Amino acid sequence: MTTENQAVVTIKINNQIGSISINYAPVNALSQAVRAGLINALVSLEDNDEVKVIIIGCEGRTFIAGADIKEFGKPPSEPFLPDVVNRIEACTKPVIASMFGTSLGGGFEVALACHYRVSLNQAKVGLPEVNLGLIPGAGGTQRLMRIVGPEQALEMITSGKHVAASKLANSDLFDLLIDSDLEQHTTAFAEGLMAKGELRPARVGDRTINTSNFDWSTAKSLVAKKAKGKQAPLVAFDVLEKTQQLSIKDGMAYEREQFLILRDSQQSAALRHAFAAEKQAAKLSIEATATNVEFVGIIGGGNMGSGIATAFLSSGFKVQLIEQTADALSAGLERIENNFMNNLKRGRMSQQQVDKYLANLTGDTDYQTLAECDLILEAVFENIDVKKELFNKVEQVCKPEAVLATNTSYLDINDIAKTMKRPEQLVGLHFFSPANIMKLLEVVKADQTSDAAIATAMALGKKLRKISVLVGVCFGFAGNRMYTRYGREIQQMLLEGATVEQIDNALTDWGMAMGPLAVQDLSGIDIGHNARSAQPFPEHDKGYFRAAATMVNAGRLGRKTNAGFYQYSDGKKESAPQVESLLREKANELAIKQQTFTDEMIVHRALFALIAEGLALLKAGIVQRTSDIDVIWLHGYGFPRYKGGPMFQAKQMGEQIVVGKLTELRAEFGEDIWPEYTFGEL
Ligand code: 3H9
Repeated sequence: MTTENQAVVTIKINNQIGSISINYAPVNALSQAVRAGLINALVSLEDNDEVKVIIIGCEGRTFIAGADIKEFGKPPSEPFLPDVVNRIEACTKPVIASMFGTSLGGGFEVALACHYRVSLNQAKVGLPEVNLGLIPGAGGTQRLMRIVGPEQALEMITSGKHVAASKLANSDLFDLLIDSDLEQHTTAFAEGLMAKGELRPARVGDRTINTSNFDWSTAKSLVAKKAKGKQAPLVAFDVLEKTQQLSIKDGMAYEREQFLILRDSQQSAALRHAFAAEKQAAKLSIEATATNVEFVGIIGGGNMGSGIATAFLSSGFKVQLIEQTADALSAGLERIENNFMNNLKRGRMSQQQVDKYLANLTGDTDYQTLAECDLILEAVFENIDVKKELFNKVEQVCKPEAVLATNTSYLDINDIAKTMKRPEQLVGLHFFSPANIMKLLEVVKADQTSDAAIATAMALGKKLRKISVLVGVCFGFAGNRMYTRYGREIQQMLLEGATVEQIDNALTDWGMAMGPLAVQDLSGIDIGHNARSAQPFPEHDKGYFRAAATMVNAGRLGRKTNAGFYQYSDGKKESAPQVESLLREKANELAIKQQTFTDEMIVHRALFALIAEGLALLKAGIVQRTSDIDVIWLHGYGFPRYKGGPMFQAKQMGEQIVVGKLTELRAEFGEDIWPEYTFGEL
């Protein structure tokens, strides 16, 4: 047995089998050192007469999970990945990929260039480059199309989905799929090749592509429909279509050209930022140990409480639901069951999973039944006195170490904490509706919240498969405070002369998931209006949600009254000409200067309102870092991921443009609406 040590790639020779092992934590990404190590290892095994078959495998948690994303912003350094994969394919000895975990992107491309693939059934493979605004850049489009055909290759490449190896069992992708003991099975497979004398490698690149029955034009419209503003899936389609008849060499050359164009694109920069920002958001500057949470008490079984309960149950927690009356309790339990039935109907869960999760659900009207809970969360209606009283009752029955959480969206958690015996145990867990679907979770740190409670809440978020972001206390926390500012600007533009459709269309065309006025109609215009009406409307701010007030006063509450900013017949949204007259009347009464809006003006005003409020949040220290704001907007408010988030947009525009525009808006609308913030906050 020979052993050669390199920094991240090692080789071992045993019974004529040469094994290459990559060990580059956390996910064996293809850094320059890994690429160089891989080539050196391969060449040395190829040159070694003792070796008949070569295996490429990995240490740690996964086979190679892709190119090293951290290198994307830097000038490329040799050896380039396409050369590495071509060198593997050109090897004169059979090379076997030994796959587990997630073989993604460049990692999957390495496996596709190998002559054989042995994999665990539960392993996942995929070409997720489109999620980073890219296409595969090392032969992935060419080799996958040669192995699984254009239809499946197109689906995998344009969706970027990770697919379980077992689901691809019917294709030619794997030569052996097993449930366990990967190393032993791969070795046995290699021994089998030697025993049969199959030592002349068959190369995927030599295969031709059978596209005779494939309808490219139907496929193109499907890809375009799903792309929703993203460039990369369309480029992927173009590459597959244009290279179907080309040699692997020419196909890879075209693939590489398009990959490099995308790598330098704004969309890819934004999507890579989003990926990095999500990883950052999970990181805390404090050092504290999370307490173990298994049993969760949820008080309030309305839409929010039942959604939160569903989220906890679906992640394997035990849940005790508390309601005030037996009727309310059974309604709450039913809502949770319905959520699970819905998951079953949509194929998101099996009957077995539903039964398993629902077996962990109990309910009561007695707070005493919360005594054993590790975490108790309230999701009752937004009234501070009700919440204060509730936590007083909870503190009388709960374990002293239980973490207590409020799901308030706007209320002052410091104020709630004031009346508590153990304020350090109180944390905000602001879920977004529907809580069992939406990814975002704002973890709110109040003044006295302990580090351990925060660590526990952030760890819980991870277990719930949420994207958790730590924020501080202020009205609306980070997300809803910015959303209020955004909403206010939309309202002002309505009174200045922009029409309802113009605003919604401009913003959805720009990439927002929904138009802000259609959203208001959906959630009910009266809800926000009633909350705002608890205080007098600010005198100085003529635009302040007065369009919404006008709708409510005219009885137009949104979809529920079939009339809001739009009108609805048979559930279909139509424009409402009378809204235009109501708004012009109101604008007249308030003496608001009228102007003609372009789509660009609308998008700019909305975006700059977000940027200004984001700068305010940073100045006030409400978020840990700038990119956290982007994560919140990407996951809670339908901001287009391929635009990176409002603060990423600000950075892309640069200081001169941002400061210039904010100064212009301040001059036009006054300092109260557009206060001065420095770009340095970013
Ligand atoms: C590509 O391959 C292009 C090629 O076609 C052509 C090139 C020429 N690089 O998500 P996690 C880090 S494009 C560097 O928390 P999980 C991540 O930042 C690439 N680092 O774990 C984190 O670090 P930290 C195609 C990476 O178990 C840590 O690993 N590949 C990379 O929930 C753990 O990550 C992809 O797009 C990377 N490629 O999920 C794969 N990937 O601890 C993207 C991860 O310091 N990655 N890290 O915060 C994923 O989908 C998930 O991370 C994965 C693990 C499923 C691998």
